[in-house]
Amino acid sequence: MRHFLLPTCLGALALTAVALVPFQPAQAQQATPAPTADAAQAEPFKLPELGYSYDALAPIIDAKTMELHHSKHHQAFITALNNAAKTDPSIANVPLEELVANAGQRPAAIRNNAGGHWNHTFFWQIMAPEGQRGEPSAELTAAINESFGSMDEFKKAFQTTGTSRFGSGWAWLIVDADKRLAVTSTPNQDNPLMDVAEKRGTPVLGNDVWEHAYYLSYNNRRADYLSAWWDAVNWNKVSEHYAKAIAS
Ligand code: MN3
Repeated sequence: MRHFLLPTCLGALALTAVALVPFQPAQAQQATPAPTADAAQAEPFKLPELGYSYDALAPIIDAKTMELHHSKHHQAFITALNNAAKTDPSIANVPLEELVANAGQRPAAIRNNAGGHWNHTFFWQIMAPEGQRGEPSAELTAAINESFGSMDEFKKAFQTTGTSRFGSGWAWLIVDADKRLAVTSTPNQDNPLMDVAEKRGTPVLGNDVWEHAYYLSYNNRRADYLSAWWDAVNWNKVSEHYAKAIAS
């Protein structure tokens, strides 16, 4: 009797040990395959990195607003563009600037979503965390003084333009065809690079005045958001944009 007991106990232990090993599907042990050329082609538009953390601009722009704005709103334009590229694969090989410049000749989905992608990519770069914002260059300051009288007058004009944009859109500082600075505004996700813009030019600075850009912290007070926003501006980048626009 005794010599039967031991193997039985061992057998039970062996069964228990087998039962404790979690089931692993065969494919889980393989390395994730590298994306194929087809997969890359299917999603030619990608969400760019912010370059700073979601809370880096707080309290001027709170972390939750930044997270939703970047990972949901900006991503939505990219998803829609990638979907549009499935219908019309030729857009995958067109530079974003060109999609934007010829927006009026393309379907509304391209105009809106290429505009949204370009505008937000630009927007993230012209803001920076504290300590990395710099000051307007001497050239930009001189041009602002020449066009608006002073930095304060420029800011007032920009805020008024942003506040009076009905519904959703953007306020811009642009270099126009005469290489002069001007403040302008576009509806929806249009921008001054577009053939459909009322006043065309090269954006140097732009602020998103859609409610999603400010509502969590500022509620309906768009004017308060516009006036607080200056403290988040990356003047190093804005000055760089100005120098390039003047040289082009
Ligand atoms: Mn936005």
